[in-house]
Amino acid sequence: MRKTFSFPSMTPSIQPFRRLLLTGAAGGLGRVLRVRLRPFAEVMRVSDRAPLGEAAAGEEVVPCELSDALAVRKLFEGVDAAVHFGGISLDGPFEPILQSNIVGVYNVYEAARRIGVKRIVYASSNHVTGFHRQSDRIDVDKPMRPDGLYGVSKCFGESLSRYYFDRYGIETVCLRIGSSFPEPKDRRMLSTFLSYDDLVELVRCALFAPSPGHTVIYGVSDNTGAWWDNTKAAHLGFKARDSADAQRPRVEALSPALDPRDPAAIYQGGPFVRAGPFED
Ligand code: NAI
Ligand code: 15L
Repeated sequence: MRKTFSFPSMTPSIQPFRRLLLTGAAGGLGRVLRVRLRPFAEVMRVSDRAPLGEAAAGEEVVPCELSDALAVRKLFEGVDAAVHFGGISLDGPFEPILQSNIVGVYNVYEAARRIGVKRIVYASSNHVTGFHRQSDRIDVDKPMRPDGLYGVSKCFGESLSRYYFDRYGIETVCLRIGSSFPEPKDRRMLSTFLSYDDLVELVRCALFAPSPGHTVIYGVSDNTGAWWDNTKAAHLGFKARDSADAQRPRVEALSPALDPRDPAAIYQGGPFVRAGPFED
């Protein structure tokens, strides 16, 4: 990272990173970040195993399978910082989750260690704590209670990044993202919604916070009735500007209330808690 940049600033007068890596750039959130993080780097290196199209000005397109250690090491060459959003994003059979989210995140941290990358923003998930009740308000010191193999893989990523900070000094901000879509799609998302603008601001704060060490933060907009308390990550300076509240009438009209005995209505992970079992 260049020393001359003074943060935080929404519109940096110089680009603070020489080369910023974005994994998962072909995905739903990756396509948003690919465009919106562009002002923060001289070169944005965008990567995925899915097609990424042509490189735009100031971009490098580097296809990469995250489970391939050598390919990931090459992917990290010349990189200052990484925004790691690549991986399986839903619950399902173990083998793909193992390869993408467990082997993949290990390859990412090993490459960062070897190359000397000092800051990673890691897309974790609210499903790390999906078996806490919707009636509880929790913070990051509450125990992990993953609601599936996908959630377990994100617990692994959080623990691995903690280890790489304590042992090797690689700073990570783990984003326990709620539900980040163009708009909330069901009643649960009235609590868990993270707007794209708030997502971009959260990633910006995670990239530029002076000394985050290893920080875990929930990625959630300013929704009334949100379940997550981010007080312990206040040093990142993230302040959500959006809220799902105005969407409540539309969402309630289109999605009927669940039976209150339905586990999806009891636990924070919603339908994830009753998904599976999955077989490879
Ligand atoms: P997505 O499924 O649309 O995108 C994930 C991307 O990762 C895909 O383009 C896929 O091709 C790529 N990928 C998967 N396995 C790979 C591998 N082995 N090698 C290379 N690329 C691989 O997911 P989305 O919604 O964009 O989420 C991005 C990240 O944020 C994911 O890590 C997800 O777990 C996390 N997240 C997203 C939430 C949301 O509300 N959208 C909520 C919580 C977490
Ligand atoms: C996630 O972790 C998923 O990646 C995303 O697709 C949503 O399902 C989200 O959680 C959610 O909890 O709504």
